[in-house]
Amino acid sequence: MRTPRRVTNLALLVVVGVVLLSGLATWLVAVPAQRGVAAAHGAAGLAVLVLVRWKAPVVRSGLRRARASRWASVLLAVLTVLALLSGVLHSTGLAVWAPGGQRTMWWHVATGLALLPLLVWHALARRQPARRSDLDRRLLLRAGGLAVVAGAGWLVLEGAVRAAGLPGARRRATGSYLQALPQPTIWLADRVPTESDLDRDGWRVRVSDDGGERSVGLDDLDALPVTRVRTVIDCTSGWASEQEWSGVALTDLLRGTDDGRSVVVRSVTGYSRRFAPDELDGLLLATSMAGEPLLRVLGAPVRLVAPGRRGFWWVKWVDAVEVEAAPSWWQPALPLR
Ligand code: HEM
Ligand SMILES: Nc1nc2c(c(=O)[nH]1)N[C@H]1C(S)=C(S)[C@@H](COP(=O)(O)O)O[C@H]1N2
Ligand SMILES: [Mo]
Repeated sequence: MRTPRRVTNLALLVVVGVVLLSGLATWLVAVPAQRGVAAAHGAAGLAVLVLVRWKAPVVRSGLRRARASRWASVLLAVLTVLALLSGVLHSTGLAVWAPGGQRTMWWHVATGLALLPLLVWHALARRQPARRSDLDRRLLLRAGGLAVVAGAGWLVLEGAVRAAGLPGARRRATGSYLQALPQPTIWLADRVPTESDLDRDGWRVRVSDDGGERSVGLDDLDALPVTRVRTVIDCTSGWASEQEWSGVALTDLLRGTDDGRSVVVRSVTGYSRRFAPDELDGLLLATSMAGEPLLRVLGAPVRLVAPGRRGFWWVKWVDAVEVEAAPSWWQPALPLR
């Protein structure tokens, strides 16, 4: 039984959609759910590979037509191959670093996201609507078969990584690799403040809560109870590091949050993250790591430590903590700077 080409094309579109959504989901779901999401993502990624065999004839006949726009489709294919390759290189640990000094995971995400606009264009420009008759029992069997083969492929790959003792066997549920020290990391286009921008001695944190508004200096922070926490920072770019941080618990700093529906932690750079009042337990305004004052690149003089949350929640160079009326979901799911 031949698979109609339009069915192959549609299957590939759906599968790549699942791959992109599950990839993003690994950044958004809470840490306990990571394992399952990352596994689903890996399996869906391998399903793309399986579909190549059916897509190949479609590609060949497409390339025989000398459309100028075929180069955009070729670029889409190249980016997809690079995303697949970098995903497998990262997850197996065969190459955690890529040429050029970036992590393989960085290239994985970069190629994965870059292909999205091309994919949307490709699907619209080469649209081939499915027919009602395509939606039959055979389609269900094929979809089930693909899921089984992809799942089995993922299990075999994971098993091989473990059996061969590849570094990938030691990665965390998020896919990240533990390393001795955190890596200074900027989310997108934020900037590390210069030493003179920081003015450590004159550093103030603007605090606004049920007790009104006040300005808290570093010695005021020192006067509050010290909290120490040993926890892991896990960046979406594929590294993680376990450290002991110490500083002041947000709940020890704030005098009530009943006047608002969220608490914003802001950086002097403009970067910020918003939390629900019932999520404040465990959040720490840290002033030191591993017994030493924070380094500038790692958020000195004050940075947020957010155990169990991905690195992008760990706001560096904190200069304000404010209870606000806006609900906690009133922010982009991922920072925009
Ligand atoms: C079409 C685009 C993409 C393809 C084909 C793809 C494919 C893959 C593959 C094959 C793996 C290895 C799976 C494994 O063996 O566990 C992987 C890992 C991973 N991908 Fe993607 N991916 C894509 C886009 C993305 C995007 C956009 C993100 C994030 C926004 C992402 C995040 C991840 C993460 C975190 C891992 C590591 C999971 C682990 O180590 O268990 N991927 N990807
Ligand atoms: N102000 C600010 N805080 C930030 C970032 C940023 O770009 N600007 N990057 C975040 C990201 S993505 C991570 S992983 C951690 C990295 O912390 P580190 O530089 O101490 O390793 O800081 C977070 N806090
Ligand atoms: Mo990060």
